[in-house]
Amino acid sequence: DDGYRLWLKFDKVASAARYAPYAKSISSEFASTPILETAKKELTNGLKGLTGVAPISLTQNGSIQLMKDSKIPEEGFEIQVDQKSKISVEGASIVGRKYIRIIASSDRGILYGVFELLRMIQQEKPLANLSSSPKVKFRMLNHWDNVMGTIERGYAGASLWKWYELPETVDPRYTDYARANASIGINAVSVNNVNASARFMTPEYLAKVKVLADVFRPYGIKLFLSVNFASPKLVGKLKTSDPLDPQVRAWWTAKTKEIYAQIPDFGGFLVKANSEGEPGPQEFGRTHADGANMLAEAVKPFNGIVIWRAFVYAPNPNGDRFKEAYNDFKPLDGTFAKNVIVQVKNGPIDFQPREPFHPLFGAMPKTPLALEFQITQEYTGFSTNVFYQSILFKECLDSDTYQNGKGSTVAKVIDGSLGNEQITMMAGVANTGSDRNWTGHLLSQANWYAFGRLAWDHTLSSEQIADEWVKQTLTRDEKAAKTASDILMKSRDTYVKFTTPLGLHHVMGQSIHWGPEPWLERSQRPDWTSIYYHRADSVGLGFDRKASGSNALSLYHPSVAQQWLDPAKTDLNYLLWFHHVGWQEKLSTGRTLWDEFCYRSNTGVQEVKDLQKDWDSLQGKVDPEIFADVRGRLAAQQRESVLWRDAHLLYFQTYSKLPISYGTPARTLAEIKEIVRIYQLK
Ligand code: BDP
Repeated sequence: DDGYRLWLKFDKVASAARYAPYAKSISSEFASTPILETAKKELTNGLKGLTGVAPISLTQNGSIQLMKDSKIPEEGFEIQVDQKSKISVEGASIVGRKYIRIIASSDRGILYGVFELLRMIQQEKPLANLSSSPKVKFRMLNHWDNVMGTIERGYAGASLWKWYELPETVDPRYTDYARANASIGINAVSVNNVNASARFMTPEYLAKVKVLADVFRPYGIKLFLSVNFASPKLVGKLKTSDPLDPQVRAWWTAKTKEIYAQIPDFGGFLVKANSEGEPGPQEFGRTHADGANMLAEAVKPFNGIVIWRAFVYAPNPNGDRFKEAYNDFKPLDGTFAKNVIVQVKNGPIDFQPREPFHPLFGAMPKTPLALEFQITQEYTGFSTNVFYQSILFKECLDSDTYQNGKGSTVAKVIDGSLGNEQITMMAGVANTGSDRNWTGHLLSQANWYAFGRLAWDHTLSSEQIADEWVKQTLTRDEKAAKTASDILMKSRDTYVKFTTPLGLHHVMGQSIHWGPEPWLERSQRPDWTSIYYHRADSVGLGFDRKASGSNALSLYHPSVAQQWLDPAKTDLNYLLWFHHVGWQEKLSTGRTLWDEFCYRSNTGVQEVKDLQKDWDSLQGKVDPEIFADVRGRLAAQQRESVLWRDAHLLYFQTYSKLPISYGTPARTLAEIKEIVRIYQLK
């Protein structure tokens, strides 16, 4: 198995006989639409694969009945399993009487209900009644794919989109991609990098993009484009891109019309502006709201939306990057047009292996906020490390902002239940690429899966999602499945231990973001170095963000800040995010900071060895090709974990001047620095 089929294998299950009576026929109350036809096709193929019985179409009373009920929430569904025939008389006498109803108000709900039913069967679960509807309206993947076919921060090969072949040649893989998304409820996709090429605004590229939109549509997926804010200048040859300039506004209005003429259900624009060198309204003395509202006006007649990213931070040697986005956006709360949503990364810095939640989530009550996660593993081990993102996602979603008192979790901010927003969204930076198994590391498929499942329903647990994914993808052997799920569940903590223990952050290599470079002192910007963040000196380690330091803690509600104010009471996982702690200071574990740092770094390395052993125990229980591939990647992770540990222990020892209490570095600091230097050569 090369992993291509993801969690959608639909091979015949051992207990197929249990489900076969339901697989006889399909009837539907719905008028035919492209999405309904997709649902029927998936149901037919899925049932045929899973049970061995190929359903026929009936006009009514099928053993599976697709039914309409306008009371069911948009995109939601109900599954009703005929209970009577469950008390069953054996075998033949009940054949034909069993039925399942999938009920929805629209064809989309039916599509998601179909995938839910197939999910149950593939896991060989007892068929049960259930109802489900998505918690957020836009469940979106952001691709950081470039015109040249590369992917910014992509670790699974080249882009899926073959721009040079489009629009004439349509790779069937686009359909497989759309299917995988639909199966986990993803209904929106932006196809190009947020560091956007203006070429996407040309007729040539719009014709290519249109083809993708046509492929995605029958799977219920809306297409969005990232736009370069300077497009009026770059493509339209105007003198300016000032959002208040009438010609600029007219240009966007006309361009938007042109897009909708090709893609009538186009979703809208995703914008990274005035960030990391990207153009934006601030160049013209305008605000982010001025920029967003201009685009919002252009897409409004077509019901389009604008997703405006809050990932902005001006280089400020004496400042704290933690506060930059907050300072820019908080004053703009309530000034964005109705069809704008501001997209905020989960944490205030940048997709670190562990971050406190972004303070903006508790600070913009009058603006719909989208939550942006990074599924691709830029800071979490590329495609050589197992890192189950669901744990990180949940940690953020479950964080309490106290915006409207206790219980105002990030999840409730973004699903609109606190503010009744019309537009709600969760976005994930995609981890897919042209690798045969889509995600490079096979276990990273679980991150794509988990993102979709949590965007649909953030109350699901990471354990449940892991169990679902494992049983559909790797094995249904209970013991083996438990081992595989445990590997996922442990993976995040293990990675944090050897890369960023105790709340250390942003200490990775300047260009190799999976490897260590805590000694990085100089870069184009101070806030791209490591020393900016770890602040090691002869006294101790960590960034003081209390009033005595940058005071970033004051951006949170007092009840949130409270938990991180006193170093003695701060969860050790966040300690160095908020405090500069003395090397010899005793922590709650009984060890000093230095010893705890050595201990965690070294434990991380040990734990990778345990993950290797756990995986080895799956030999013969999972497909041999998959087994070998993951085994190799775990071995690479082992090697990398040693490099991280040694780099950290030896480098920070030059400040602590204390003996290394746990772990024996395999190399000198000079040797490690040389390895990292060579890694980063062009
Ligand atoms: C950073 C990445 C950079 C992205 C940026 C972003 O290193 O490649 O362009 O995020 O989110 O993490 O815009």
